[in-house]
Amino acid sequence: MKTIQLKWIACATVAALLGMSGCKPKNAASAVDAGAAAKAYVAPGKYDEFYNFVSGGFSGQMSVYGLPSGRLLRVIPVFSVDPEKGYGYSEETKPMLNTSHGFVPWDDLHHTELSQTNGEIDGRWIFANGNNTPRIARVDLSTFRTNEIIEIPNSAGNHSSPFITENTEYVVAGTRFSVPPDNVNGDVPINTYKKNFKGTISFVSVDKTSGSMKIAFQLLCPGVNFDLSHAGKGPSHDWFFFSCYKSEQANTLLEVNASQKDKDFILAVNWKKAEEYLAQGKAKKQAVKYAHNVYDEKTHSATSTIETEVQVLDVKDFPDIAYFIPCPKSPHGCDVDPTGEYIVGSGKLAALIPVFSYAKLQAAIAAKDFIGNFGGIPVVKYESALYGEVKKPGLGPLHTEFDGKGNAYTSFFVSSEIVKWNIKDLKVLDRAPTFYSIGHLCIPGGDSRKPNAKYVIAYNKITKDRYLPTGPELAQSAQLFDISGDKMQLILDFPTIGEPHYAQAVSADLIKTKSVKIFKIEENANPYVSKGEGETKVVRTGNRVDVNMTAIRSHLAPDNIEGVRMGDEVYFHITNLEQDWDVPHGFAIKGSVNAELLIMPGETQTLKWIPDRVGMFPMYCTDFCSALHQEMQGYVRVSPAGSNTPLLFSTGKNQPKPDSTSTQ
Ligand code: RUQ
Ligand code: CUA
Repeated sequence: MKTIQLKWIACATVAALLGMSGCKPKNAASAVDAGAAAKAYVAPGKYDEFYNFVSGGFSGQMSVYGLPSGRLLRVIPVFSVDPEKGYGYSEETKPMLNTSHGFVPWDDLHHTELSQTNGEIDGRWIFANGNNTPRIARVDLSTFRTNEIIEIPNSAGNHSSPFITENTEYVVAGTRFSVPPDNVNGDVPINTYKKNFKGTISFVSVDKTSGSMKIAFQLLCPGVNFDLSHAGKGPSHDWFFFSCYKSEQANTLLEVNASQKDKDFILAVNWKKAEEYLAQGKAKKQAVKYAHNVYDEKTHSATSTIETEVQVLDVKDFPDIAYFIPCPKSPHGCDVDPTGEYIVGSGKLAALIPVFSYAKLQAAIAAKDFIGNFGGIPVVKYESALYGEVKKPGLGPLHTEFDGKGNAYTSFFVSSEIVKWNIKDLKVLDRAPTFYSIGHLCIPGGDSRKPNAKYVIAYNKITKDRYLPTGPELAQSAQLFDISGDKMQLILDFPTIGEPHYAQAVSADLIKTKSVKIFKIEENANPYVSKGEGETKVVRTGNRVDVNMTAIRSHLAPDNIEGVRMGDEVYFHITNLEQDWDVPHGFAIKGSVNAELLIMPGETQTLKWIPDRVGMFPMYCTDFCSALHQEMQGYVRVSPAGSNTPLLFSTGKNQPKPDSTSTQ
């Protein structure tokens, strides 16, 4: 195997490019060693060892890669419409993107989090946060589809989300922007921030069996920005930790005004205590409006319900629910090690990494070792909760993942590297440059109780020279490192979709066997299903025309439709009759302003179409399904409004007639 040597660009150039000072680590010159290619190579036809679920940032999607190959396996639309799958275009999926603001077909997806049982990844669901119009989504890992989306009221910028407790009891949502609560008049001067703006944290419960989400309660907190969070584990099971910045409570020019203080906070929340108060009926009911959207696998369709109430606990009235721990300089990542004893806060502007001790925190709380309060919440003395500090680890620490062998891996944005350090003695063990400016990083199971520490993946913010240029915008870059030895070894770069933020990875064995192959046609409960060609029909109700249609290799039934008139709304309900793995059919009709549909075996999906002119409209299957796929087509005739063209539909019966212009 040939050794690939990377030419290292002069430090000064990179520093200029990245708008920062400071140099890259010296070992960058030999970033890729011999044998790297073999480690990332997965032979054609062979499966990868891990699934990697990567957030798509501003694309609103989640993408699924195989590791170690970096092959893109699937893009899952979550807070996005997707013409490839018809998500957000079919009548059945449109309700998934409904919110209290109406249809919002986009969001900014930052974090993915796999469900856990006893602190270990269980392979059932993966959650995602919508950052802009606050939402949490649940993707079912048997279908790789978004099955549920819940909107979060009293919130704006749902960033510290969707992190979960050890048994997926809760998925949390902490507001990035404090705002006046939804039930008060928000028409107030912006500079009344300190008085009128509040931060909320929502605890969304997840049903053990169905995965169904529900906002169990919200904690009303002082106006700060919640950034990231992680649940406790083992001894700290009952607790959740949230990083927060902007404790200056500034409302303008935050880059200066919210970087004044030497320390911001990590908020430690005892959610078990909050549950007790809730059970005692101490929460206040508050009128709000939020959408709760659920996709049903039996009807193959979604419903959206607007909910109108949440239960709110004001933390200042319940002094034992929450405590602030001072944390240096605008903390970002808030990560709990696999034992549940160590809480790592990463201050974006800090030159050290504080590691807090859960045991010491408890002792400090018991001893009331407080230095005051902030917004009515006790502030624990920094030194009393501190286990120790990692000194001079790098510049701009963001996020930490764990290997389960006593080591932590922290990403450094400014010095563009991953740093491995030991949790017990806080000594730096290794560092590897990333290209360039890493944000999040991920170890399979790296935020669970049981990491599977074969790889660490870097998700970088800046690509620069890593790939062939593609105009002003470059593909985003992820980088795979082998961490099975003492030293990190870079083995692969692979591009990602949108901007990757957090990601999760899990052994493929946990998921691949559960993956659904087909939907059973006899279980299809869509109200417009046709379970065979004999059930197909076209029905007019006023100006609504329902076409119950089937698709099977290689024809649509019916494929000749006449009697549609201008002013009609036509609904094509297409059932894919195939009961064979991996035989989707597609559906499109000329002039349709909607995307096509992709219908999987046994499924029914609906395309709404409003003809805009009189004439002949071809329709066809868009997915190459057989040798005669091109023949899988038909016509819809549209007549003028008020005409009396009879409603006719057929397959096979409507044969060509000889006519006067025929040359035969
Ligand atoms: S963020 S780069 Cu939106 Cu999770 Cu840290
Ligand atoms: Cu069905 Cu092509």
